[in-house]
Amino acid sequence: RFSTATAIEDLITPPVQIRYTKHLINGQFVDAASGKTFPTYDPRSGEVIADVAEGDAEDINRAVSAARKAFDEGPWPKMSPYERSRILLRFADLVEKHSDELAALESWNCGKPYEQSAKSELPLLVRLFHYYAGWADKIHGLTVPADGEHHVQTLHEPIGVAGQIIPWNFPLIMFAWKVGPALACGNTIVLKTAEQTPLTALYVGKLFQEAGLPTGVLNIVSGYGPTAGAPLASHMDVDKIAFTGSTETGKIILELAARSNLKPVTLELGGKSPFIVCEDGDIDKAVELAHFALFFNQGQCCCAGSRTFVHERVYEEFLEKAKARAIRRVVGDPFKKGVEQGPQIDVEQFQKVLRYINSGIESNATLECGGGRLGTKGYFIEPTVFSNVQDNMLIAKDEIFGPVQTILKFNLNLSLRDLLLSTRDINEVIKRANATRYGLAAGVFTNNINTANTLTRALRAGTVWVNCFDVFDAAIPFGGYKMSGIGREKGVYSLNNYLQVKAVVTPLKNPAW
Ligand code: TXE
Repeated sequence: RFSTATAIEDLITPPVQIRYTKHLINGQFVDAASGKTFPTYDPRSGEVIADVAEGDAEDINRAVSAARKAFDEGPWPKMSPYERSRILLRFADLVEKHSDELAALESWNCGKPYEQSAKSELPLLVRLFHYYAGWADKIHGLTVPADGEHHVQTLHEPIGVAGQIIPWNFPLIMFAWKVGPALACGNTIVLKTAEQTPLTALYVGKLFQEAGLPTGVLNIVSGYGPTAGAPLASHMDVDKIAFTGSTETGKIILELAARSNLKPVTLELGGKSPFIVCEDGDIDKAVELAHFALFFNQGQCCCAGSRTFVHERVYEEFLEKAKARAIRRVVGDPFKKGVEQGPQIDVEQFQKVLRYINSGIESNATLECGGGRLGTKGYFIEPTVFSNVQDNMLIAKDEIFGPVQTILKFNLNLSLRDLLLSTRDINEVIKRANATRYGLAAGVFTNNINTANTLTRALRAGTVWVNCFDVFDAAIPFGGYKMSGIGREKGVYSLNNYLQVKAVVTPLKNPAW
């Protein structure tokens, strides 16, 4: 059915060498304390790309003490903010210089189309560091008009050693969302990458050294969650922990933080975001946007528009076109020009997605296209569309994290009375869209300003995209309601995650003045 299937068999050699596989601790690339390594894979084939140092509690201890020393004794938190800003800018320039290699490494380790890495993610990475460089010298407190005879001011100080745990779906972008604000505010860092994708963070760690970041300010440890992530989250000398990943692991992080030293926690977790297609817009555009909202990055986006609600008046036309678009989607080697979709990240995620597809079939949703593996090696999955999806089906409730679009109809079974009340149909879709434990994002497609205003206010989600989706400017805050997380990343809001506020109170000698 898919003409690209055969192309997956002949893999293009990625145009990049692997240079960094050891932990970056205290300015040195070092082996794991245990001497252990673990393999990292090419999701196009399942073959090993490289063996990487495998961190555990001892490596985390070493990295935390380097970060602690760099914070307590080092120049970084006390350095002039302008100097910090310049280091971030120099780093961004180096990323730009090494963009081609970084994009190739990201695609090789992650399976995402090279064009996506090179043309959108690397430029965004540079932009994020320019943005945070801009903040470094604009962070300041307030003078507070308190009652009484005192002069009161607030100092905004770095929080200390930040622990950061990131996932595998956007390794470099997640690195930037965490590292950018932490460094701009003057913190030091221990970052643990996802076990699937350790390579690009180590590469940019080296670029940070070249940019002049002082020793021990940024430490990067590779390894698994329970053995390297958990010791970081529960470390008594870590002052803050930031995490992006599954809701299940997010709960563990919160618990580890609470049981250790009550370090503040920010969490960016899963989602099941609605994408609502109203009856008044251009259907071809709605189809393309809904397709992008779900299938982008192999469907591996926390904010994926994974419940496509379509108004019944346009449902049939939308469905036919959405199916045709999914069939046209070009799946193949991410290094081949024109490829829109590569493999899923690893065998676990691949099997998880296939299990959900089976569950959809078993629960009597209609499989419109796709539904299976593509090719014979690697983790490629056919773009899949289900129609006739009901709210209580597992595929409409759980985060599938794969190329599976589930289409639901809204404005059903209206009584005459309902029809006379003009907001009836919109209320139905609002209720259904909000009936989820998640609240990360939502998409709305309409030409009606009243519909747009009603939906944007009613949807319980951290981002609502109207007639667009996945717009990720550095200045736009991102984060979840409900079980999609705690706190916001990007934008001015992200700085609060990495700052302490100190109130300083001094008596006024001559209160009359
Ligand atoms: O996530 P985990 P996984 C969702 C998506 C996906 C599912 C499972 O639905 O199918 O989660 O993916 C580290 N203590 N998202 O298993 O386990 C781990 O090493 C400390 C949504 O990959 O949450 C990695 O660095 N750390 C998501 C990170 O947590 C632990 C992106 C994420 O892994 C740990 C990825 C522990 N006990 C998956 N266990 C998003 N929000 O974008 C694991 N980790």
